[in-house]
Amino acid sequence: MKDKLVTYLRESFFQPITFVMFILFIKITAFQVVIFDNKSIVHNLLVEFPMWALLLMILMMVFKKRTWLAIWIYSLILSTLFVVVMYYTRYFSTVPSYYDVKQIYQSNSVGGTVALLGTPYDYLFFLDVVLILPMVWYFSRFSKPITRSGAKSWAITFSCVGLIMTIIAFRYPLIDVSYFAKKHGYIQSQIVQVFERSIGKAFATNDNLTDKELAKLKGNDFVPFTEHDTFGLAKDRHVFTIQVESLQEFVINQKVNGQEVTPNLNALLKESAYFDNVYQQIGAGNTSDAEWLMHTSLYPEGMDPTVNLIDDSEVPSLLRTLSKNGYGTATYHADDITYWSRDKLYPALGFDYVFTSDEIPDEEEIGFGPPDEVLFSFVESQLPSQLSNHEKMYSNIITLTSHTPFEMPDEFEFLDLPEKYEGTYVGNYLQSIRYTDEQIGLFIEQLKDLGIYEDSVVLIYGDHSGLHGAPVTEHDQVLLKELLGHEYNLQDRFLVPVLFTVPGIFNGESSSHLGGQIDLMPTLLNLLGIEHDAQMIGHNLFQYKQNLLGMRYYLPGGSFISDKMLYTAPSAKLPASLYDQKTMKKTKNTNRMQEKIDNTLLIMKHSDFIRTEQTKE
Ligand code: GP9
Ligand code: MN
Repeated sequence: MKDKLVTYLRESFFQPITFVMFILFIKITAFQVVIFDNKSIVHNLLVEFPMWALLLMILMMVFKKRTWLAIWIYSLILSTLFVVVMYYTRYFSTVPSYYDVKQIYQSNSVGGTVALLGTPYDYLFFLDVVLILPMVWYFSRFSKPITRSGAKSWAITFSCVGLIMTIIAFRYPLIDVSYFAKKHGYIQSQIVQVFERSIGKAFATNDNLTDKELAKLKGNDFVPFTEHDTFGLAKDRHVFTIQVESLQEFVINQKVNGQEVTPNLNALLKESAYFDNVYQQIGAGNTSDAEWLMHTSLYPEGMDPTVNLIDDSEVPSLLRTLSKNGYGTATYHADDITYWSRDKLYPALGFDYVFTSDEIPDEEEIGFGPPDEVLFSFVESQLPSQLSNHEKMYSNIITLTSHTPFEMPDEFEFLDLPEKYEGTYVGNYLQSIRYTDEQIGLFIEQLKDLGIYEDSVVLIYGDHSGLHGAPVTEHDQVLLKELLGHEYNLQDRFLVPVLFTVPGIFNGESSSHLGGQIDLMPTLLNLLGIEHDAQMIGHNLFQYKQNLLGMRYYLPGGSFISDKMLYTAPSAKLPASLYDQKTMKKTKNTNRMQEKIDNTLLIMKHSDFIRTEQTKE
């Protein structure tokens, strides 16, 4: 009897395949704990593990003669994948998806920052590859082939459980990829996305929101665009939009060691209308998504850079509307045109002149491009000929120097910072912003020298935060707390400054109307007194007091910002949180919260539908 039991156990369990599966299970569990803080063994066993195990079984069946090699390579790929996902999540606070593979060539977007994201423990994910699997192979090399040691029954079990779990996953809405992946499995989250981005998209429906309905969903009474008080205030002026890399709101009027961080922008405020409560709304396309928001007033796709979804279409953009109204349009960015697929984005938006690293001199470089002073001098050099060809010019200038990791050569460090800032992420950030601020100041002087400043609108705003994710150390947090007088919070992170400098018209007005980057285009067009011929999702910030904003990728899907609340939907690691939008203190006042969530999702879905229609070939 005892012998029979031992034989039975040996034949059923003490097989190499059991060890391989056990090692895989431990690895998947470690992945779940690190990425999703998910410690439930049952959940891992039923939801996450079967699909990964099934993939391995399939590989083993395909490579029948080289089974152990297949197991080893699969483990190596998995270890690499998990470490990449870990790094990605640490920086972007969301898990990557299959289509992010296309962005690998753009990994210098976080460039020198990658080194700041890892710890030596991360490499424990390779322990099975270098040690455990070779050992299991060594001790079992004389037993019968692994594929004939109960592998079939494992394969059948995993197929059944995996299939059931995938069917269950399809029954839930995918609002946030990370949250979905935690609840329904990482592989399942990818399968559902493949489906939604292909077949699902084709059947997308629209609720056809009118401008009036949009205004109502945001809590406003609709007023026709031409009847706003600001309509045409800056009619026929040249326009310079300066999209500043990583510029956050908290640096404006901020002093460090007795020095202003942005003396030039602060001085400019005197001839500007300043909005200090505007949120970034970019998705995975970072800088390029900010360009998209500025020129379409539509939401970015979110999980995928919007540039990846525009194909060869011609979008009814700000540029096309300005062209119809007598403007020449130019864009300047000192990076390679293929970065963020701007070779597709710019024709889709319809600029007359495009200047990138092919035209802008790059003898000198900081980070991944020439310093901003070279960019601004180049703009200045182009203006005279453009102004002789066009009565009015729209110039879109995208700075680059203040990009993570913000390391500046000594001669470009204009701030005298105390010792404790030395070599810190925050210290470097402030130095790089101070540098770009100086270049903006000089550029304004150049506009004055050219005699066009008084006839211009200069719109300055930040593209997205610079200080976020793992590179911000505890010491950086202490420095920020000292600087801001409170813990660095989500609002500090997400607010971008917005200055509409209109000399002779504005004299230092400031407004705390809630806004998003989606509102920049309608606000600008209203000042210029020009109507757009497609629907804009944003609105004129001068006109409307209430707002309702969505943000994808950097906040979990289903999050929203309203005048009173900032709601972060549950994510893979954190539960839902609700803050008072004015004080950023946590609040329990959930009054009309669900309605706001629903309205935000409705507005974003409507925006996506417009984008999909406009970008259909
Ligand atoms: C790339 C530059 C920086 O061309 O605009 O992009 P980011 O990494 O900020 O998205
Ligand atoms: Mn950027």
